Amino acid sequence: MLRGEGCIVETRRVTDLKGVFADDAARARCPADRIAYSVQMHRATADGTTGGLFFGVTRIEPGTVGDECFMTRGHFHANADRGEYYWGIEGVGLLVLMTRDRQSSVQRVEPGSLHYIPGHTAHRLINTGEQALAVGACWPSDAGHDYDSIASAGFSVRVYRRNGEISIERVG
Ligand code: S6P
Ligand code: ZN
Repeated sequence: MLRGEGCIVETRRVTDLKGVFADDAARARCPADRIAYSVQMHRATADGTTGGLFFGVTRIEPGTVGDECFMTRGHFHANADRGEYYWGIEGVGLLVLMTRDRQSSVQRVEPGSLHYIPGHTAHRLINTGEQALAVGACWPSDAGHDYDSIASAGFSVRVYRRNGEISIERVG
């Protein structure tokens, strides 16, 4: 939980995440108030300002849509060469990284784990555990978000929980 002047919270409900999960019919059946994740952040300067930093904590709830684990939408940065740091605070999960040519890699996220996300690399967090996954982030204030590139083709990896087992599946 972040405290301090200027901290804001953005909440994403499962019903907001149209097209994100493989089974969109299962997503649409989720209760309208079911929260998938929230992002607390501090933006010390105006969005788009070169030279500043933004700071946030993403909290992804435990759960699945169909069998697919709750996750963030994921994005490239609009200013595509901007990088970012993530670090694990609480819970366990995965960070999926993907280049423009859809080469993906997966890193385990746990308390204390540190993850550098290079520029030109899409990033998505996935909660594979049974408690909330909280992950800190720091990124340039002119990074922006490019969600459209992900909306059209998705990530090349999906993560499922079936009978308590986590399954990481390549989807091309
Ligand atoms: C911003 C940073 C995070 C994400 C947050 C939610 O560059 O990577 O704060 O915005 O984890 O993910 P998404 O993909 O819904 O923005
Ligand atoms: Zn980012």
